[in-house]
Amino acid sequence: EAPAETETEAPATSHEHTRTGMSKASLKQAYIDNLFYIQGRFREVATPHDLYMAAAFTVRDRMLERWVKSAQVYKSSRARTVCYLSAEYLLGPHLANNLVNLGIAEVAQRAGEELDLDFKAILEEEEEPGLGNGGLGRLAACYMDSLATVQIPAIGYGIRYEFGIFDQIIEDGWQVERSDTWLRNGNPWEIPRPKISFPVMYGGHTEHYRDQAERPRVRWIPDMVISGVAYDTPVLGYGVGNVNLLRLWKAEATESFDFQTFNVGDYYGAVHAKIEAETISKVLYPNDDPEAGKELRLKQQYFFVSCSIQDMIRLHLNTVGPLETFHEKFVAQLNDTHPAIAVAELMRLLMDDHAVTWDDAWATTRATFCYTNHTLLPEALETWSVALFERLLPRHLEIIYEINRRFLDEVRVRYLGDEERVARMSLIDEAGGRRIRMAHLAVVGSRAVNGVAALHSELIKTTLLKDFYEMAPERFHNVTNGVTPRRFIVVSNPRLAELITEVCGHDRWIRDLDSLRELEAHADDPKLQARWREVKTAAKRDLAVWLKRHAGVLLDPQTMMFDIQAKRLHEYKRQHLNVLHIIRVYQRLKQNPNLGMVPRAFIFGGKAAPGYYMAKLMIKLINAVAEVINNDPQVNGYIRVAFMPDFNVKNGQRLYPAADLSEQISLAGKEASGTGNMKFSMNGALTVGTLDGANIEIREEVGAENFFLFGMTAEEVRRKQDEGYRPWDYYHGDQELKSDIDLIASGLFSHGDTNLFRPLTEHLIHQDPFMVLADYRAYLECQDRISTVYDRPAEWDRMSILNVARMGKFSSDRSIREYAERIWSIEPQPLGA
Ligand code: CR1
Repeated sequence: EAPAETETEAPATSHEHTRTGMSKASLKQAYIDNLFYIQGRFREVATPHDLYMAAAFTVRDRMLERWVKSAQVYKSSRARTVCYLSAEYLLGPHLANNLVNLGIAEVAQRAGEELDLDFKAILEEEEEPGLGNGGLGRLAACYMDSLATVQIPAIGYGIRYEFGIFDQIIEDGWQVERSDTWLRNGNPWEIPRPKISFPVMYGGHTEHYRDQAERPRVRWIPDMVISGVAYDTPVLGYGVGNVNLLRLWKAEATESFDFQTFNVGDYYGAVHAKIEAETISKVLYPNDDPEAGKELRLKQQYFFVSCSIQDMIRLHLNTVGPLETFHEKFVAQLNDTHPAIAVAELMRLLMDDHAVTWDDAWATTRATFCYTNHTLLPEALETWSVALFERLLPRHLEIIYEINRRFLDEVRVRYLGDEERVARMSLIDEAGGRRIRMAHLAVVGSRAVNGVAALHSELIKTTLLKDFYEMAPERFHNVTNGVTPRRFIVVSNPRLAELITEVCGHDRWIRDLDSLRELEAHADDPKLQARWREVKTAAKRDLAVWLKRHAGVLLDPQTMMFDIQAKRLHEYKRQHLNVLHIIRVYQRLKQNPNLGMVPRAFIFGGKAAPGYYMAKLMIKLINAVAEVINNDPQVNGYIRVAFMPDFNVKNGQRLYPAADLSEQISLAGKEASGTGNMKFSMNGALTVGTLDGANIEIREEVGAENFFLFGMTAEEVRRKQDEGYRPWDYYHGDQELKSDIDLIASGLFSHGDTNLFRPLTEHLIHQDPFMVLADYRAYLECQDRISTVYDRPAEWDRMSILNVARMGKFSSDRSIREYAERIWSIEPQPLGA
């Protein structure tokens, strides 16, 4: 029997009963119990991992009752529910975040101290679920946090990849990928639900028949059936009782399928079928953009979409009832086109399984889905070959054809005789091999379409989806991205959080980020500025210690400006523009060793898609430049270069607090939004950036005078491209630029090898699709201004304080409220903590 604790005695229906009390004493007792009863360990023999698991279970226990209660209230109130469909969730470590959201971070730390535990080491022990590539997956995770915090009933649906994004190590300056084995030691945050499982079919053919009521019907005879099993992770809001559900699907062989094979004695066949089924949720594709034609990826997409839609239908039939009201119970947000097949899947299930007519099914489908576009880059726009679809999803192909036939008839009636427009808008791209345009399917099947920052949403309307916008302008929206201040300030930067709370006199800002405005009044206060700087320096010191250990680079947090670019490696993000600036500073210092300059640490982090050669070469270049500079005693007191290996959520949390300068230097018109830009600025970094994505809105909010702007506008970029951009002219027209590129080509950074970086330098000089050379001069001039301001601490600190004070808009709570009001028409369901 559990020991009675007088201080927490309460009825067993409350959170405060003996097992899940929030007091320090309860936490200590629960921790020891969990260590013993779950891990089977005494303190004396417990491994660091045992110690972590006991902490995780202690925290999870405290979320479960809130979870059950939320489910009950949502069910009985028949609350409208958002289903977020996303192939990626880049969650980051759970433990620290859940402690904060439960409001027990401090008491837990004290309990840990009294148990003589190394609290930091326990937090470090957690292996993060890296079930995403970058911004898109992390956005989904921020939105899950905010949905719960603003108390919107929600289910996040996705894939429980056995291997998430690869771990990156750096060998000889090159990226090497290691498989991520996050599940190796078990995952205490998930609860398997073997009873919640659905069949998913592939291949085969369809049969058209008439049912008993003589209605024309279709049945799909697949040649492969697997099942998807639910794994649930609770997502608790900050300071509220609402717990939402993240339901990830794992692929397994269907039992009956298995047994059938066994019965005929085909043991190997049965095992093979099992392996083939499990392959589907085995690994996350490590690319930002889809690799053309990867059959397994289409299988993955259909797998999680089918399970999710079947689950939604089950929930609806269990709670509300008739399928005519499905779209009143649920709204489903498509996170990019990865889940766009959902449009055809809901149609199929309604018609084939539930005998709904086409017109009714279509009305329900179109009222259910909304689509968020996350990119305009042509290579990232998904299409699938008709042939592949026919082989894998024959029934869906029929449905897509019928959707297209009806849709194009509408277009024809609306725009008489404009067959070019019909071809442009078709769900099928007829040029070359016939391909299905997933973005068109998503648009036609949705009631709302949105971009992720103001400029991006404009560009969607005027370029990518112009024809669709003209036909139905009222369906196009903007919802600018946001990030959660819980993880990205409170958890990552506790010193800053504490200082803000002290200055504001409350911690309400954590869920009302607009109230950071109260800091404005203190921006010129030298006492606050001094403390602000201390907080920044302390974070820089932490990062320096980490980088010394993990990258072997020594940085001086006291004297150096920390200038950081952390994001996926991609040419459009222009890490090479940053490198050209570093080389320029290096050359200046070599020419004039007495040049009084602001010392800088140039820090990079980011993964490259394993098949993206140029991105990997950029990593090698950064490390090659680092090697030369860091070992050159003439300059290394002024500049150093560090590449942080394995940039992920956990490591990001080390970077954001430590940045003085945030590099957001993509070519205007290419970065849909960016979200790292927000995380840096929220932590007091100033931004050097182009007018791209959410940079534009960040600058609007913090004030032009507190933002370092450079470079061409999206409009200027377009004009220059139309005129015919010639990087060659820039190369020859700018002595310094030429000399910087030539220095790379000279072999200085490659031990004399003049071939190593040639693909990069030649590409810049001759193609330069992202106009690095055109923005080079403006970037350098801007960087010089930055150095000048950094030399005036009072001015810099004031700007830094104002950046934080004016970041309210970029809380994902604001984004979610906008989705709720403008797109989902959904009301909060408040539950007390
Ligand atoms: C965009 O490139 C944006 C995130 C989240 C990315 C980035 O600018 O911040 O989405 N797009 O909206 C993407 O991954 C597949 O597309």
